[in-house]
Amino acid sequence: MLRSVIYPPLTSLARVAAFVFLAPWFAAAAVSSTPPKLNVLFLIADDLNCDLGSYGVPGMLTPNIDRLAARGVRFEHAYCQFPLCSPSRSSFLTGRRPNATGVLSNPGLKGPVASHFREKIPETVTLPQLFKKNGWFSARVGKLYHYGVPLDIGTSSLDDYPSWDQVVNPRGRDREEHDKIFSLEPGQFGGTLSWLADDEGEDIDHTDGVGATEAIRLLERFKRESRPFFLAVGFYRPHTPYVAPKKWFELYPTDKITLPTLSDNDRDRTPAAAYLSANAAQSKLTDALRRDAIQAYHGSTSFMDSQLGRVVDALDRLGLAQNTVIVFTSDHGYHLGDHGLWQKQSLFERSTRVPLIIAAPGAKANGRTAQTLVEMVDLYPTLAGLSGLPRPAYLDGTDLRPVLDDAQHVAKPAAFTQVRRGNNGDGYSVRTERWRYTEWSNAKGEVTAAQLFDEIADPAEAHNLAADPAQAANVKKLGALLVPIRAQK
Ligand SMILES: [Ca+2]
Repeated sequence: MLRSVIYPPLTSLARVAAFVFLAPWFAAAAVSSTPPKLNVLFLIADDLNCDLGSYGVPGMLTPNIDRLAARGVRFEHAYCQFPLCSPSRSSFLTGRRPNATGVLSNPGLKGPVASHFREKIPETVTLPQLFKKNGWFSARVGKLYHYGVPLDIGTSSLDDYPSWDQVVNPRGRDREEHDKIFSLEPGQFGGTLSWLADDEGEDIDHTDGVGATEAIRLLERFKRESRPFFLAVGFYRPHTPYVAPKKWFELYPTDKITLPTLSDNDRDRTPAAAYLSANAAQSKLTDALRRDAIQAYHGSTSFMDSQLGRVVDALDRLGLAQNTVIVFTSDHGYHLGDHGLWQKQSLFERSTRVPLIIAAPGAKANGRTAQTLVEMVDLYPTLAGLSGLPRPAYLDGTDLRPVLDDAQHVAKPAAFTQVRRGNNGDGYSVRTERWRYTEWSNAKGEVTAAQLFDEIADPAEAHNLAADPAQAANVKKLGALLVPIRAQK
């Protein structure tokens, strides 16, 4: 049975009418349509790494994201600022690095960290809020801010109400079938590996299908009412539990799945801090279960791709595309077995790197791939710039518009990602064109371990060069880049 929970209810004309009444700025915006305001369609997947056809991964079937890459600029080297849902989303949606938002964990973990960025920066203007304040209709469908998946599906979870004019919380059959889901830790579905090939439901009955339908309904309304819009659509897959209709799993036969190979450091788990994200239950994985997990993740990715395609097709069908910038990304990467890790919260390349596509109408580099390093905090100034909105002075990111017109443009020399290990200290990592350098510190802030990888010669990150005397000057130079990021308040 299809269930959706919408707040405020789309079906409630009274609620919608009251809403417009409460927003006189919006009525003014709707009648002054020259010059046309550039809309934003912000599409984000949850826990999606760069296993996509357009990112050159053989066998991946993601035709809709690939079509988006062909019509926009695809960023080969985009990095999140914190490889965990709430810290990453709080960062790029406020345009601030994690130490500035104070959100360094998901809610519920104890410690000197904020659950919500407004605890530390109450007056901040978020990216969607900036559009809202300037007369765009700001709407969210699904997961944008932190949202416990799957148990919070159908709720607003840890939302930021000042960001939105309207929110929609889809809830599909995947939320109703928990008893059928296989989990490495029975009864747990979010923080552990779990999956289900659903052999009964249709695509549109799953949460991402419901979300796509509601997003299309909103686009139709924006078209009908000539509303400039910032529409953010947060898909739930491929976050665990990897649940999708069975046909998507069948695209990835398990006998064709090759398991990652491990380096000596991976087997020994040195330095230990780099591997603390490993989940004890993952030691129960057999090779057969590893292949099943990869199949389920990739199948869920293709399912999500199909639902994303429905939304983009609707934008095209409604004639809105020529005045809408489309962004596609994920909140962080995901291991899926490499380095012996399966999920997120590491500072290896696979956890820090995200897919990013920006398709802006008329951008000269559309259809090209940009190799420059970029960060998710760059999204805020870029989208504000594209729509001609004055942006707050405190933003930490860089306006990427020059890259959208020239794919060779170098946006920045380094990208930063950090992680917190509860009471066990922090990790800070910098990626340059060639190197990834990571420092791990204990609870007192003393650096206890370091990693240096040559990402050109050793993309598998098998050889830690941090202690190599020949790299001493390089380590010193890269370490200096981390100092202001660590010191940011
Ligand atoms: Ca996530």
